[in-house]
Amino acid sequence: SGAAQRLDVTACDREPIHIVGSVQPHGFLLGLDARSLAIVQASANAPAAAAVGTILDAALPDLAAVVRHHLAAAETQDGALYLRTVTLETGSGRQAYEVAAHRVDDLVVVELEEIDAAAADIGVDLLTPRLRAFVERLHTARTVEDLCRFVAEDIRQITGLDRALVYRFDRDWHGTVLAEAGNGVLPSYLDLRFPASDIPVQARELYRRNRLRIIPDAGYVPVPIRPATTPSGRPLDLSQSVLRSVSPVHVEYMRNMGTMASMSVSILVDGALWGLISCHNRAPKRVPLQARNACDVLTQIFALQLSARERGAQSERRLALGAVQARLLGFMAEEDSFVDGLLNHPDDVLALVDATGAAVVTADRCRLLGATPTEREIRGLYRWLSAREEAEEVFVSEALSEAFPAAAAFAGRASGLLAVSVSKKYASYILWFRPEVVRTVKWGGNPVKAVEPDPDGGPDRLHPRKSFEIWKETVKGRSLPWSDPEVEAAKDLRASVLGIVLRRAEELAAMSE
Ligand code: BLA
Repeated sequence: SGAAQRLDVTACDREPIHIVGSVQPHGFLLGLDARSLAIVQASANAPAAAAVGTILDAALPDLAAVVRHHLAAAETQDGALYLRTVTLETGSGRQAYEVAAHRVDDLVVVELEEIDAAAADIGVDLLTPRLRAFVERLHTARTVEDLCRFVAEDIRQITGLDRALVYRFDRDWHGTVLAEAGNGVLPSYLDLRFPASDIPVQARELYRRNRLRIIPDAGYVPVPIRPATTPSGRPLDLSQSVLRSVSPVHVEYMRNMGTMASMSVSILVDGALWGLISCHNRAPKRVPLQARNACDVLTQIFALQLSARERGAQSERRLALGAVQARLLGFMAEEDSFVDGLLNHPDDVLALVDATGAAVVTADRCRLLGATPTEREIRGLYRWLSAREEAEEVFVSEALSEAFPAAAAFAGRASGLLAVSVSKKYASYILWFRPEVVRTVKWGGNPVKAVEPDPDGGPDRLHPRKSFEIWKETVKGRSLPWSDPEVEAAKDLRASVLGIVLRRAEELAAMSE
């Protein structure tokens, strides 16, 4: 039921994923006092030498040198930082590691991931040619779809994972797979939609601040960090950690999807989470830190291109609508009444917001253009609009019958409504309509069953859906959405009308003096 579903989803949203107290076992973590480099916390899989209470210089001198160098160079820097590789004598022999370190309050958190000695020297040599080729390729992209496909292909190549998806969030935080690159091992998810509850709100917020995460083996056993709290008595904040153990609900989700390894990179546009690059492998697989960082840089370059293109398209649209707006302003100024100025130029009125019908409605008159509901239906809509408490200057909806159920009767002609009020006193509106566009949405599994209760009736444990088989939904009663430039054009027209009406009133007053 709806209520049960809401309850479950809030429980998902409340899971404190940044203070889980454990790491994944493909590396180890040390919490160090930033001044003395005393080890104050360690994951249970840390080398025996790195015991809590010892000073890092005594325990692992080569690592201490790296950390001191980092602290001197990046004292004020926030967030996870890739440092370099280090080879340590761990008792069971020499082992090469990639090191990441970041500050959390008075601590330095240092994380080490084992790598092959042969891979220990990969540095800028790997990154630079790749980035150069990628940037060159981006220039050849003609559409946003091209951009998305290119980044998916490159990230799949760098990581060697079976499948890479470009996943975009919509206004309700549901998401759609826009592009995909794969080797055929995993099924295609191209064009599929996934519900917002698959990535709950605190995870999205964390992914905005920390752009990359990896789960090399969904069958892992978490390794506890000991002691459980920092010297200040709080659990260690793992927000910027690269080894953080992830939510058990999500690990179950991955197993249900048939994917034992995943990596995802946040796509940020203007500081907001636009989407993710989500990668999977059927079998467990690791991606070195160096390669993950390359993916992050690549993704941020992609995001800049994306935002430049989206802005370009929007300003082109604004320019085109501005020309229509200027013509309408001229027509309205020429006529005795602004209404005539509009009615005599129906094509421009409709083009201003890309509508198929429009109406100018006052208390006693209703004039129609193009494909509209009937006059009687518009009267009903008019009464509803003028009775609204929050009588705003602009009302925008792409699913009118959700706000005004009587609109279901004329959904075919007007599922989309853009209304501007041109006089509060005399309740007058310009209305624009868009027809219903029936769509079939293909979901990756039934979104109504996205969260399942515990089969044993346990109260705390929630489960993700088991099946990701395509689930088709027919969406009715919706038009194509009104874009920002279109809504702005309608607002601008409103301002022009108010200006003209005001000037006329002043002229009349002057004449009667
Ligand atoms: C995390 N969910 C995630 C992540 C992704 C998804 C990408 C980030 C972790 C990762 O990179 O693997 C979801 N993966 C997807 C989606 C696609 C994909 C949508 O490939 C589509 C192509 N998940 C549930 C339910 C809950 C839930 C019901 O299905 C909650 C009860 C929670 N998902 C959940 C949590 C995280 C998560 C808590 C955060 C994991 C973490 O970082 O600790």
